[in-house]
Amino acid sequence: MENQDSFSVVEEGKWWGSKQLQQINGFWFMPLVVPGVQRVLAEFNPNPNDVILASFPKTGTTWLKSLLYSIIYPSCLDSLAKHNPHDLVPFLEMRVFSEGSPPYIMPPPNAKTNIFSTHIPYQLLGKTFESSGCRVVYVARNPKDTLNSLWHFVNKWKVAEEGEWGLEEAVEKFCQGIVPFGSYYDHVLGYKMASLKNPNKVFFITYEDLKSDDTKTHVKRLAEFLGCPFGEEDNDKVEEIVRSCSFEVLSNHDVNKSEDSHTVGTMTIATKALFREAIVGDHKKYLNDESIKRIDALTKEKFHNFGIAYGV
Ligand code: PAP
Repeated sequence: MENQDSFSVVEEGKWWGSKQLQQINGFWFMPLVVPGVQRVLAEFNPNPNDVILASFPKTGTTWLKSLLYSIIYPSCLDSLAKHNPHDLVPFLEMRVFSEGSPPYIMPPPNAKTNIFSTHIPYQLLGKTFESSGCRVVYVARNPKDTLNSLWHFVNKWKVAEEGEWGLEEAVEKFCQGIVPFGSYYDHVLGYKMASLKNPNKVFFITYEDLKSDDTKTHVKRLAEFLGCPFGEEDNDKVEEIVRSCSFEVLSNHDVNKSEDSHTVGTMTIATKALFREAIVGDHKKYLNDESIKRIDALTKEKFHNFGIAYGV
């Protein structure tokens, strides 16, 4: 297990107006999340059976939480209609190891597998995963849609006295890597390299693949990786899972339409803000040509040669 001292805050930087982020081992975190991150790095000791969903913010975490939950606990599919996926699959750093955060739903009785999620980069948490043998699922999303989704989200949780997070400022900070849990590129690459090195333990999937016409095939691959494969006769079950976790169905449950606050540490936002458009390519409505060219060039530079589709 890592020593907490090797994960201390070394630098501060501004990302949105005067709002600060703090840097740990090259990655940026919101100050309110730092204690939780440090506790996860010092104390988290997963069981080999555990499954960890890892992601950069706004890349499909909520969707994957619902999918993992329904694949691993198939008899609890109706829980998705009663609880927000973030209450069923808690964040390690913002829930499980965050003091004062609200309780979450425990796994079903007799469950052999716990499911947790995290936005912490592999570069920081990889040793914990490797020493435990747990399985990790990573979801990645096109950088332009990720930034676009983050920009919309941040502007929804601004407190009244904060100015808007301007889109130009957001593009600048995203490209510099100074965004929560950033840089995006290092985050994706950390998990991508781990999945190439150890495909039986780290499963890398993209939001765009899942959104394709072939969602069922990807869900079946995911289930196989998780050790609960579907047989030929299970086609209806797979279809039911895909339907129950779809944006259309999930976002229409009362629990997910709520104006009530969803709390992450001391940060709160209406639960319904977790569901917006869910469209691949939505960034085209907001980003100008110059920003698109800038992000594309950076993406090519960072992802070229690593087998990540966004780099071409
Ligand atoms: P988080 O980091 O706050 O947990 P996350 O769930 O990773 O956010 O990403 C939110 C995005 O996933 C939103 O995308 P958008 O802003 O481009 O619309 C949200 O709409 C989308 N999303 C949420 N649930 C689903 C779902 N069931 N299927 C597809 N996309 C979804």
